[in-house]
Amino acid sequence: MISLIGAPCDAGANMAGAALGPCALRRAGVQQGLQKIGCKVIDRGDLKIPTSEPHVEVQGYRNFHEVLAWNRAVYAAVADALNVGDIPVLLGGDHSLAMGSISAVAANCQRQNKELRVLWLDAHADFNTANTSITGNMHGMPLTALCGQGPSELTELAGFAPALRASQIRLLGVRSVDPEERRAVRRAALPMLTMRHIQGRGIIQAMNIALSDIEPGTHLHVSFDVDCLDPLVLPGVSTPEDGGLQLDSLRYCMARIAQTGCVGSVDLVELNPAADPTGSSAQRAVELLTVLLNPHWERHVQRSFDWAEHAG
Ligand code: 6HN
Ligand code: MN
Ligand code: MN
Ligand code: MN
Repeated sequence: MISLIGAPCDAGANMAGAALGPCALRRAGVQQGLQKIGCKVIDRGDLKIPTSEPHVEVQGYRNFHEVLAWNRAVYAAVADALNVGDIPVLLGGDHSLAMGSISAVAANCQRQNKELRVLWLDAHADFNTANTSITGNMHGMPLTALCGQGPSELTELAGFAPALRASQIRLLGVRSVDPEERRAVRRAALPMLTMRHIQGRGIIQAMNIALSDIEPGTHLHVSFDVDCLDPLVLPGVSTPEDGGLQLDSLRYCMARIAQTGCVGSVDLVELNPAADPTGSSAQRAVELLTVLLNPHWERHVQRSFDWAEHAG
């Protein structure tokens, strides 16, 4: 069973609007779309947080209390879904929420003695701390917190820290890394397939590398920041970066990930309907999610394979 969990939060972002994500994804038919391809889906509705100290900066972390409250709520909801054996799909909301979702996944994997891998599809590396960030926005910081850097309220959501080692992460589609963040990425040896890598090797090779060491039984968490797509394809994001993935390429990535049979949890984040004059972004995001979670991935993969071989 797939558990849809809405988290209308944009406290981690640079502008308002990502909080409209869950509503837009539902209107675009996320539940029906998944049911149509044969998934069982339960929509657990939107999370709420107690209103407490909004817009306070704590040691360089903007809206710290709100982001923390959202992540505690996300942690609990994702943990509940995993406990009953569901595949939680977090409908964001901004990408700071991945601290809560992935901490819950990490705790669950530790209990079940399962290997965990995180595929992070993103235009950005999201590897800032308050010290390296130019903006102070916490959607640019989830991976550092998960790797144990930052305030203990965030790094210890899982009950232990770090929730993740850098070697468990694969970033894909990156093309915007802040100067100090780049140093941190290098220091941590964060595995990253940038757009330059993807353009150089081709998408087939890139996915071969990204998925090379995933063994059967691994729990694969896919953190899908929709700004990994080119803004011409999906304009509805808060931090657009030119030179992103085309629709066919990302469909191929999603089909390859589905083919592992290991997808155990998903974040669908950073959709900002307020930044989308076309209104098509939510539908695109839903369509890609249905490729990722398609129980009949063989057909999709074959079609995408045909495309990828032609595209080189
Ligand atoms: N996202 N590196 C920039 C920052 O403000 O730290 C952008 C982060 C974007 C985060 O899109 O999830
Ligand atoms: Mn607010
Ligand atoms: Mn992101
Ligand atoms: Mn991003």
